[in-house]
Amino acid sequence: MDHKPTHDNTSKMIALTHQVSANNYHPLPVVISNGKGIWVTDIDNHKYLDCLAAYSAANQGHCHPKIISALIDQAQKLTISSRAFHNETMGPFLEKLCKYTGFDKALPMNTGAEAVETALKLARKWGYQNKDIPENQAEIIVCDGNFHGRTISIISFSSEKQYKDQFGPLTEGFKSIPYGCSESLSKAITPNTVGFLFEPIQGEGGVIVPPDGYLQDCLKICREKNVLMINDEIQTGFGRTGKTFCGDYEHTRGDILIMGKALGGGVYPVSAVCSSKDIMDVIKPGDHGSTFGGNPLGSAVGIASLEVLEDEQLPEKSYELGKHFKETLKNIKSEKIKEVRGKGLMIGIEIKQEFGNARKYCQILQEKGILCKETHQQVIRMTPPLVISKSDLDWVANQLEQALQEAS
Ligand code: IF1
Repeated sequence: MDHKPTHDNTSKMIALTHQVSANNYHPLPVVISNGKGIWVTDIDNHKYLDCLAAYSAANQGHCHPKIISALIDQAQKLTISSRAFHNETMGPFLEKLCKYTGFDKALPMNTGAEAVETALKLARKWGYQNKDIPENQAEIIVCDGNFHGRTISIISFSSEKQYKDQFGPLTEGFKSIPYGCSESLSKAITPNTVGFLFEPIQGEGGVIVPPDGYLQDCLKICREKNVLMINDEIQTGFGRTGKTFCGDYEHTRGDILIMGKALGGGVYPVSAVCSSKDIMDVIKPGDHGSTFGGNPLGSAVGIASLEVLEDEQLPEKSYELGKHFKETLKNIKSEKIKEVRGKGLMIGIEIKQEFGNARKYCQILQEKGILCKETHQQVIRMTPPLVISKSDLDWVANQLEQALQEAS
């Protein structure tokens, strides 16, 4: 299935977008107009297999019928109530989310970054109330290579120069340690440390998988030193890595669990923070919130998104298919591949520097009808919707093998 994606409609739309949009992304030259399941079609009617799934926001596949009908039904009833009043959908959504995660309470927000900010505020306030920390001295430990969002507080602890350059002054109270090394966590904790924020697999960092036991080691250290373990599962959650949450590989979802992306089924921004009652109850009325957080439309979509993950056993599928896919990729004989890594259907293929950067291969794959995205310079990120079939994954692997051979 060869594609020549450069056509008039595509070029015209890219030109218009370039004219009127902030230049804050460098997208591949493709203009998507429709999506269904794992497939998207561009405005010149070329079909692509979406191997990015909107950075894991579309784990359930594009426009999943059950999620779309939940969206439409609710949209014709009530879309927003604000939190000045109750609504009949948020309670059932948060009840389902608490059952799904195993936590007592949930605080609903919209984007991942808002949920991360919520978790940071929760951990700080918990610290002041439970660890007798002097005012404005609370510390949170993060990891080198992290990605937790784009707000000023979050980029303040990013290790990516571009994400923080010329956006200062930065927010204080964060310390960064090497990822994957629990000993450095132990050393970094002070009496003022309230939390440890990390990703169970670093997505943007290049699909970096920590050593086995890392999460349990960190949990033990956090327990010993009365520090909250804050798991950012915005990208790794909801079946992406072959378990309901990536932390399940080590039987821990932390003290505070941060979720987003696929919680909204790829159709509506829904994020949330879950925790125990005694931690969550440090938040009092008026402490925190947002206009759309917990709105009826997002809540209805959230319920349907979780139901699809359960009904279609998407975490289990991701586990089995991911194992097969990773093995198939590892069997590709190519001197250009440095490493194939990841868990479930969160896979990164690192290209050796001497063979060019990952974007080059993403561009060749685009011409072969596959959309994927590089992360940093050298890693091709493969995170297709979890509804993909084994045969489609084999086709992707085959196209990648050809792309590696063809690339000069
Ligand atoms: C962009 C990256 C992925 C996330 C984790 C929080 C957030 C994200 C682990 C914030 C968001 C998105 C943001 C988007 C591209 C994408 C991304 F490349 F930026 F890093 F997935 F790897 N925690 N990740 O991955 O959630 O506020 O975006 O809803 O900013 O370019 P958000």
